[in-house]
Amino acid sequence: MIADTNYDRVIEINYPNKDIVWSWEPKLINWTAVNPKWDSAHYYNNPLVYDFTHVNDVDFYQYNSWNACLISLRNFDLIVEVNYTAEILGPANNPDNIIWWYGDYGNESMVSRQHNPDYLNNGNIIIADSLRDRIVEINRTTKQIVLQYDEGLRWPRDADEIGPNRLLITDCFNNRVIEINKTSKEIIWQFDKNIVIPYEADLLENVNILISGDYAGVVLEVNRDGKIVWKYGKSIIKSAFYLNASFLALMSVNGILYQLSILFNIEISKKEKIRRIIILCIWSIVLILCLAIIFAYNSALRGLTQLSYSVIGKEMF
Ligand SMILES: [Ca+2]
Ligand SMILES: [Ca+2]
Ligand SMILES: [Ca+2]
Repeated sequence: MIADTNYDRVIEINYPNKDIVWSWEPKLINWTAVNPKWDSAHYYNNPLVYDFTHVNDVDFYQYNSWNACLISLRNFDLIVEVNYTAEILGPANNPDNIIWWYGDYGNESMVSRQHNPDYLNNGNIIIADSLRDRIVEINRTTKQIVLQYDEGLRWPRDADEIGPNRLLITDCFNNRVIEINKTSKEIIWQFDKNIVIPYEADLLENVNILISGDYAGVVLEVNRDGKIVWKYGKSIIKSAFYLNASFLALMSVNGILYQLSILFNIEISKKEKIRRIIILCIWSIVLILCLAIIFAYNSALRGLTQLSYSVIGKEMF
């Protein structure tokens, strides 16, 4: 099961033949049927915008007689629980199959641009409420916040319950992963070296922590003494070069096309023409350099993407 962010959908694919066997698409749902307050003018019912849902997490859960998917729609400021069993039996994308939800677009009293909600063993839901720099635990029945942790966090994107009373938090913009005691809120472990804007962290069976690096281009396995025991990916610097080169390549193509449009379409003086040609040459050199960097570092980054999926995939199952 995959949170397919760029296509604004959740898909289930067959293994190993990769056929899509189920697709859940928020743009096909009549959200007014979920909550009458969300009328036809509401954001949820108007999908023709870029990055409409930014769906960023799906967790599968087995109740006694039915199965559920907990889905995070980041740009909706909304988390929904979908009755997967009913979806498979009847027509998909049925609003009646959204049996629980938390959040409301733009309503700051709940969650804003959240990440990675998880079911907890006590029946509650824990959420990284990223824009509000906090972790919240919600009672699923009453929707009341039963725990809030917001001490110094900046854009947290993951909070895993990793033992009795212990939370592992990926505190992205502070470039660190911390473990806290839920009751005392004391930090009992911290790793803040060699990571830039981490995306998520998982406890491994050997009690080490696996940290997925997002933009940093590196995945780390760290032990409880804070020592890196395994690393995947090239380096933070190469990834930074790659990503910035990709962005600059697009800008230079745009720059080249713009200069060409002026040279071919407008009557300009000879002096101005020379100036435009020089700018055109500079953009061309930039483009060639960017393409060289993209080509050189591409394979390292592809490997990273696959590993990031496996990190996230492990948690889903
Ligand atoms: Ca999750
Ligand atoms: Ca999590
Ligand atoms: Ca995690």
